[in-house]
This record gives sequence, structure tokens and C-alpha cells, in this order.
Amino acid sequence: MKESWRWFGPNDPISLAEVRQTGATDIVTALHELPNGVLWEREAIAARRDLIAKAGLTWSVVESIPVHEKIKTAEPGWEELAETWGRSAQNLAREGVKTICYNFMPVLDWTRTDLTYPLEDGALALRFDYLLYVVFDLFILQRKGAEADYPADVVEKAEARFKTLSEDAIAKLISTVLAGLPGAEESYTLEDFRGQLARYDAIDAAALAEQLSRFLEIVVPMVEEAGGVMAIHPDDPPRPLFGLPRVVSSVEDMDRIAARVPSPANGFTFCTGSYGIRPENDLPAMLKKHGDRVHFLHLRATKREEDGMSFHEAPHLDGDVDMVAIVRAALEVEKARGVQLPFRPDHGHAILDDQSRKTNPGYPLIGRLRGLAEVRGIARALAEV
Ligand code: DNO
Repeated sequence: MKESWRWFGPNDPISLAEVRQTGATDIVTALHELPNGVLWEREAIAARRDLIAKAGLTWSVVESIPVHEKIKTAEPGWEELAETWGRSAQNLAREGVKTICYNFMPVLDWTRTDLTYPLEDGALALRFDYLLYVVFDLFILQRKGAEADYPADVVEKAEARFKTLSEDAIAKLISTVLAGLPGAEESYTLEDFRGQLARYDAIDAAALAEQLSRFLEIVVPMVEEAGGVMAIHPDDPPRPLFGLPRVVSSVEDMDRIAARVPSPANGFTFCTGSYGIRPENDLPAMLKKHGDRVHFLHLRATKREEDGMSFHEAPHLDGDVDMVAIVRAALEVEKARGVQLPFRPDHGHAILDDQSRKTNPGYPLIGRLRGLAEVRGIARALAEV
């Protein structure tokens, strides 16, 4: 398994020299400074790749080339934007960045309600508090028709919870949900967000899945021709939010995506923390089933909470994800294909000095290093047996 590390570019508070000391060899990054929808030129890609190489590291995975909303909604001009996306991916592959991670989540990328949830041992974790999410939807966003999405007792509890929130707590919740977590290339005000949601009024899951297929039919042959592979990231969390459809949440979704465009270049990012939120997702089985097209691994463990809907990020080895079984499955896939799969320790708690330095939510230095070291240990031990 190839140890990689997500780095957000020259503005990342963690330097490449520090990443080097974690023992990771590969970098996962993007040209985050470019606006969504523009072509990534080869020169800009090569310059970033060389900067990374100077630090003794290899840029091997792009996460992500953002997929423009017009592509997802099939608004006029979407085909041209898809072509541009495909050309950016080709440029990356031709400059040596062959694994292309992306997602097809409408409007919002990953979503949490709390970025500094204190655990018993003093670590700070990311959390999705379902009730707070409902509070946001019903009483802050005031989405039309939202009540119909929740049982009456949840609406009642949410109302009671809303009444306890201070102005500051409300402002913080708005920015946590809408300001865009690291890697999400968009951020919204409440008003913008309402407008964005309206673009999906007539788009259900079947329509979005169909549009993903049309996008794949355009870009997969382009990426393949340039020697690259695509790796779609699952929905995080893997269920509809704010009435928006979600189409990459389950093994059935993976089956459908693979069947529609069978090239192995049409592949997956296997994110254990995201898929792991749904108890029915049998992660090692899913990884093995689609092993010939899993091109990138995000390894982290989420822990589902008592209400069945909330979750927080657990230590990498101590959540609902059986990390030993995952690493075993990944090693089997590698052996069968004769490849080394890049993985990154995804997210991490803010621990120790992480708590006193500037850090991107979910992406602290020491917390992720802990995850990396733990997964590295599992991989070494299993490779021996
Ligand atoms: C969160 C990340 C996501 C992910 C994108 C992939 O930590 O896993 O931002 O990068 O959804 O396109």
C-alpha cells in the first residue's frame, strides 16, 4: 500500500517538509486556487508536481477536480464543461498524476455540524449531529416542505433544541454547514444555498444517476486514453441531505456505476468512513467486489451514535470500521492486480500540539500521523502472514 497524504497546496498550514517526516511518500492534492470549471493547463500541473518533488515526495493523486454544478444539473453548457474536465484529467495523467478523485454530490461536498467535538480523552473530533442538522434544515434554512422529511417526534425535539441555541451557536452552525470544509470548492450564504437547492427541484436520484452516467460516457474514454484512472468518492454522509439526491452511497450504487461504463478506468475511491455510516454496507465485501476498479483508499473509522443517524469520527482503529479486515481486503486486491494502491489516513482528531496550531478541520498533523502509523502497522503485519 502506498502511503499518501492530503496537502492543500502552498497555503496548507502543514508544510511538505513536515509531511516528509510522517513517512508518507505520495501527495494527494489539487490546484485549489483555480476556479471551478476552468482548464488545468499542463504547465501549472507540472510546476506543482515539481514543487512537491523538490520536497522528496510524489504527486500521484488529484483530489479533486471539482465537477461543475451545471454538469450535475445538466444545465446548458454542461457537455462543454465535461469536456474541459476530461481535458484537465488528461493533462494531469500526462504529467504523471494518474489517479483522478472526484465526487458527484449535489451542492455540498462533505457535511458536518461540529468540527471540534470533544472526546473523553481530550481529542477533538468531527461530528454529524443529526438533530442539529434537522434544526438547521427546519428552523434556520427553513426549507420549504422539509417537515415532510422527518417524523413528528424528531421535529418536536429539533424545535426544543433550536430554542436552546444562542445567536453565536446558530452563526457557528451556519458556517460549519455552508462555509465549505477543506476540499469543498464552494461556500454559500443561506440565500445562495436556497438558490442552489432550487436547481435540484426537478432532479431526483434516478435523474442524477443518469446524468452521472452521461458524464462518465464523455470523460472515461478521455481519461483512459491518457493513461489515467478515475475514482469517484462516495457521498458523505451516504444519504440524502436537504432533499438533495445522492447516488454514490451503497454497493448497489457501485454496481450501477461500474455496469454502465465498464472500463476499469471508471473506478472508485473507497472511503471507509463515508460508506461505513450505513450499517448495511459490508465494507470488506464491497472493496473486494469492486477490487478491480478501486484505485484509491480513504482510511478512517466513523462511529454511529445511539439515534442511528448521528456519527462522529472515531480513532482510526476504533470505530464501526474493521480496519484490519479492510487492510486485509486491500492487500488481497493489490496482490490479485499486481499494483500498490495509494491510501491516505483520512481525517484525524486534533490532538496534542494540533490543538494549538492552525489546522484545516479534519486535517491535523499529529492526528493524521497517528492514523497513518496505525494503518502502516496493520499493513506491515498482514503482509508478513
Ligand atoms: C473530505 C473529503 C472530501 C473529498 C471529496 C472528493 O475530507 O474526503 O472533500 O475530498 O468529496 O471529491
